[in-house]
Amino acid sequence: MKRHCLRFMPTALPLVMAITAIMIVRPSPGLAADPPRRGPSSAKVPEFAEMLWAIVKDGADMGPNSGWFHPSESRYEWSWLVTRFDRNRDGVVTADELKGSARLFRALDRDGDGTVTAEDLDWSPRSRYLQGRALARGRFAQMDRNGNGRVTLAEWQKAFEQAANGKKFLTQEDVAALLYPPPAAPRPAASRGKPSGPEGPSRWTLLKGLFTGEIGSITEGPGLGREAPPFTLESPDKSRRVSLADFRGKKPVVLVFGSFT
Ligand SMILES: [Ca+2]
Ligand SMILES: [Ca+2]
Repeated sequence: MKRHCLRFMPTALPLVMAITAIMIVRPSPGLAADPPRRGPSSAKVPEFAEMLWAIVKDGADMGPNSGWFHPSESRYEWSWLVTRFDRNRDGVVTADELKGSARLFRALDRDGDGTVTAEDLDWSPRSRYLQGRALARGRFAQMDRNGNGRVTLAEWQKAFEQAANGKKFLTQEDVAALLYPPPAAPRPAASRGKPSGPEGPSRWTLLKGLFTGEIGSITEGPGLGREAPPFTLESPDKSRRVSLADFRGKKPVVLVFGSFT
């Protein structure tokens, strides 16, 4: 069945895109009560349609927040916290107002400025804190030449020498260029969607992965606050089978899904 679908796919692509367009403009009555999705796409569209469109439009060039890759959803966001704990209504939550352990407060005060604010709980790509951390990760990866997760004095000196470009000192411009290198030139339009390197799959490879479930299930999962569907899975050593129903109503269950390589 899957092979049949894949052979059919190239000629059926216009039809699939037309169906996708209909799915995008038609509201989904079964999901009307879902909480609003965060991110640039506030309208609720089927995840499958989002992913199909992202593959067709950007191919392997899709980035964070493209397709069905959205920030995670939580019922315990800033609005939940500030409504309950900001007693003096000044828009920030202090340690006194939180009345929790110092360890808990430090965990919530992500930027360490002594108060918990909306920025501390913002995990979207708009977060200045996350943007700064991403920048630091990039610079660190450049300096950590052997990729062992540590920047040695020799690696630090190498970065200095490259930034100084023959000088014995760094200017303000050198430091700025070191921290904020110019963005890479955009790929030519003709090459978009084609492999960008050994790990850049083509559009057709991505479409094949979409329709065969290799890059994620085309069946949308339950939204925030919805009940998890029943399932039974084998344990990793295949010695037993585990059903969610065995735990329902008896104890809290944490389901963790992800791609582990
Ligand atoms: Ca306050
Ligand atoms: Ca803070």
